[in-house]
Parts: sequence; C-alpha cells; structure tokens
Amino acid sequence: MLTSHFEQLADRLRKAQRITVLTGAGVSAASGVPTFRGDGGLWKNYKAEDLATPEAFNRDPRLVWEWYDWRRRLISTCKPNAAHVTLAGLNGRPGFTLITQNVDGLHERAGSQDIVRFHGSIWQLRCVDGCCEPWDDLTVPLPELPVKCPRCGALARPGVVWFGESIDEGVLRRATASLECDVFLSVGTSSLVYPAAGLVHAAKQHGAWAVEINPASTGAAAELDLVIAAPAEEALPKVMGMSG
Ligand code: BJW
Repeated sequence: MLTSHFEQLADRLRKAQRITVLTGAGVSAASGVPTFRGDGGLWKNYKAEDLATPEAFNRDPRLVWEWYDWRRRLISTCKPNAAHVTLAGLNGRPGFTLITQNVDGLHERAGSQDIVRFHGSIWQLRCVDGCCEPWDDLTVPLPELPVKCPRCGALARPGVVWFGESIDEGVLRRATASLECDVFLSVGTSSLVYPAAGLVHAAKQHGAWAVEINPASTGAAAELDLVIAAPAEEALPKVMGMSG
C-alpha cells in the first residue's frame, strides 16, 4: 500500500511542470537537529515565550543569545541527511521552488540554491537598530554575548522570525508566487505555525495536488490528497528514484 503511495507521488512529480516543496524541522531530525514539538522537541524543555519572541529578547538579550549560541554549536556538528541531499538534486529544475521553515542551513550545505527561507537563518545576524544590512556569521561559539553590531555597537539579534513577527515581504512574495504549482509537497512539518501552515491551503486553492511526507499526522491532514507516513530521509530518496 505504501509502495503504491510512493509510486503515485513519483508519477505526479514526473508529470509536474511546477513543484513546490515546503520543509520543516522533521527534515533535519535524522541529522540530529532537534524538532520543536513532540517528544524531544525544543518546546518540551524551553518556553517559546522566553526565547523566541521580540519581548523575550528585549527583556533578556543575553539569555536569548545563550540559547541561540547553544543551538548554533549543536547544528554546526550536524550534517545534511538523505532528505536534504535528495531535494538538492532538484536544484535548477525549471518550476521547482524549495521553501524551508528551517533556520539551520542544512539545505544550503547539501547544495540547494535559491531557497525561500521562510523563518530566516540562524547563521545570519542583524542590528536591532537596522544601521546596516544583515550579515552572515558562522562563528561557534560566539565570542561575546549578547552580540553587538560591529558597525554601531547596538545589540545584534539572530536573523530569524520570532512569534508575533511578520515574514519578510520579499520572502512572502516568492513563496506566494510558487503556490501556483502542480504538486505541493509538505515534508517534516507539524503544519501548526502560521502563515507557513496556510501555504498548503493556498496551493490547493490554485489547483495543486497536495501531499505530505511525515511519520505522524499533522495540522494539514484535511487539505491533503496523499499522505506518505514515513521519515523524509527514507521516503524522499525512494520517491525521487522512482520518478526518474
Ligand atoms: C519527521 C521526521 C522525519 C519528525 N521525517 N518528518 C493563525 C492561526 C493561529 C495562530 C497564528 C495565525 N497567524 C499567526 C499566528 C501566530 C503564530 C502562530 O502560528 N502560532 C501557532 C503556534 C498557534 N505565528 C506567528 O507569530 C508568525 N508571524 C506572524 O504570523 O506574523 C503576523 C503577525 C504580526 C504581528 C502580530 C501577530 C502576527 C511567526 C512564526 C515564527 C515561528 N518561528 C519559529 C522559530 C524560528 C526561529 C528559531 O528556530 O529559533 O519557527 S517557531 C518554530 O516552529 C520554528 C519552525 O520553523 C516552526 C514550525 O515548526 P516545524 O518545522 O513544523 O517543526 P515541528 O517541531 O512543529 O514539527 C516537526 C514535524 O516533523 C513533526 O510533524 C514530526 O512528526 C515530523 N518529523 N521526524 C519527516 N524523520
């Protein structure tokens, strides 16, 4: 039964002119990057409102930076897995868009390009006063916390999207443009965090065939045409292998 699901998806992908893939934390789980929700998820041990909101950062920038510095160190020891590598293989295919909610940079390290980074990047920093353009900083551990802007000395912050913050306009525009697709594939996301979780619905309204790869049931269930209940690092190589 599962094999026929793989074949169905492979067949759709083979025939599709436009494919949009949305990834979430589950894609990096096999690399050792913790997910947010569920057993072992970050939100089991840490409160989002203490660490991933602008209010938390204003209250205690050092605490927030310590958490991000710990995550940067952890991620720096992780390597892309077969799911990242398989998606990187679609690089440059006309009509293909990769949207990721992940901030870990593992898609980039696997070779994916032109990624729509919906929630930013943990490897990008920016001045809270906006005196300069955001900059990349791969240093682990960061030498001084909280990090300061090298140009004006104000606080710097991680270039990620916290709860209550808007998605970058250019990012939202690119994501929205990709919703007019033949296949919308959601991989490794709980589909609980908006507006990312609304993308599958919007793609369906544009006539997309919507499919999910996730070992657990998610918030997108009602929207889906097909569910492949399997880990991304196993399912993606298998499906792409079948789609030729
Ligand atoms: C596997 C696997 C394997 C395991 N293979 N799978 C509409 C309705 C309700 C609420 C809202 C709404 N609109 C806005 C909101 C508020 C809020 C929100 O959505 N809250 C909900 C949680 C209730 N949204 C926002 O605040 C957003 N901003 C916004 O809407 O702006 C407008 C606005 C402006 C002003 C005021 C109010 C609104 C911003 C959301 C930003 C989210 N940020 C985070 C942190 C990023 C930085 C960081 O990493 O530190 O983004 S939270 C966290 O969740 C992170 C993730 O990208 C995001 C999604 O998580 P994801 O990827 O789905 O991970 P998990 O852990 O949830 O799921 C993992 C899945 O993998 C599971 O399903 C597993 O089964 C699966 N899995 N192993 C495949 N091997």
